Amino acid sequence: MRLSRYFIPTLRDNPKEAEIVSHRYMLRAGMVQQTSAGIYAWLPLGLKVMNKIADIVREEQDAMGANEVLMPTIQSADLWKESGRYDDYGAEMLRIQDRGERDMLFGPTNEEMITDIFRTHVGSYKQLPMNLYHIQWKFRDEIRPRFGVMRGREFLMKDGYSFDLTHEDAVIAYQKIFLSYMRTFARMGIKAIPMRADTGPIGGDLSHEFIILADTGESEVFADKKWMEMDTTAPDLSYDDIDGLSEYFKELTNIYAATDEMHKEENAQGVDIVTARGIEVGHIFNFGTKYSDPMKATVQTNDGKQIPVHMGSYGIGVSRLVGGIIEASHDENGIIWPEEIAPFHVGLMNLRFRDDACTKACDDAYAKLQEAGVEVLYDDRDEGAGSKFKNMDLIGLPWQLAIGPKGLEAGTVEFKNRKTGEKMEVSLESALEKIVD
Ligand code: P5A
Repeated sequence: MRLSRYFIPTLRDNPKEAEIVSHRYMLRAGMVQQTSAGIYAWLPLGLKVMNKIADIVREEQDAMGANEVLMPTIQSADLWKESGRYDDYGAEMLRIQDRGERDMLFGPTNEEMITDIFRTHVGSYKQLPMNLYHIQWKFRDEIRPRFGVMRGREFLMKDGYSFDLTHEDAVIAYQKIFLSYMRTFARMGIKAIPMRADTGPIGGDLSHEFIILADTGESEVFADKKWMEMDTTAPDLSYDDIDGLSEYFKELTNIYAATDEMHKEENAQGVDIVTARGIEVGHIFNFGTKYSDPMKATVQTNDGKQIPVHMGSYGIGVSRLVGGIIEASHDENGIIWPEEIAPFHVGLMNLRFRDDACTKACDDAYAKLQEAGVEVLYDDRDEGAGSKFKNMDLIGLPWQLAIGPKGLEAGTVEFKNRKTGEKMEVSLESALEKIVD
């Protein structure tokens, strides 16, 4: 992509309204624009990152055997009256009426709707286990939307729902999700720590939050010091290996971590605890028959009985992750994207636009990178070198390739790793080779 053709409205100065670094950098890098309190338009660069995050989430959900669906954002209040949550949910729910004065709402979550879809189509234990998910916009009328996309009112969530015959089977589903979440977050280049958590308005008795550590995190966390040094890459384990799944789950949920002091006193005696702040990027719940019971979502067992299906729900904050990852990965000059979700892999800079030889070398490099399938953002504008370097650091692509007339004379280009800051003077050919590798 040529920067001259890319809609990326960067800002030179820090926007006043942004209290935390991710919000500042997202506005300055032209990734989003606020349209009302807690509601954002996603501009090309921000959307590209969010789509990459959603792709990883989708791939890992599919690998675990979940089926993707897409439910609407607007829901009928009737379903929520059946479950009892229409009254319970309170002011966070955006309630609307259609022209026939029917009560509708903009979905804050989809437990009721998925339970309705399930009961409409599934009636036998033979169709279980089942796991359905979608990636869809949610609305929660938060009292204090803040921190940009991290606590928005409209936000993108992956929400998945599992259906099982027994509590034991539902626990297996929960442990599969647990493993898939560890894989999902590791693939994004971040360390997410699972923590025992409260269930709030979703309900149930078994729940974990997945937290990334960052000074600006909204939740206070209490975690065993071990987590700090630990590599959280998930083991190479099959989703069919039930014993392995449960062992992995137990192993990780022993290492103590929780989001409230109460759990600390109960379970953390003798553990070396670190207090930190974190951002909740995922939250999973097992709530048994909380929805299937009142909504009569039953299945027939193999001896002919009708029993309510056991359920769980599993969320990932897809739009929140864009900000969360910046909180976890940046420096004073800008964003440092992990490779896997970087909007482009390389930033190519023409340091002297008015020098024909230089521009030709840049155009050639751009063509070669594109041919090799490398995602490249090419700063081909008639701007000074200093401002190009600054801008590229802000945008935070993993690699930078700067081509100027002096280097070209000596047969070299400057190749920089954004994360380490390491710079190399190498030939254009060897830089291209390294990138393509
Ligand atoms: C689980 C899936 C649920 O809603 N029902 C369906 C369950 N859980 S949750 O914890 O309330 O939300 C799941 C994840 O969504 C993100 N999130 C938000 N992101 C941005 N702005 C918000 N206001 C917001 N609220 C929740 C979080 O990442 C959370 O873990």
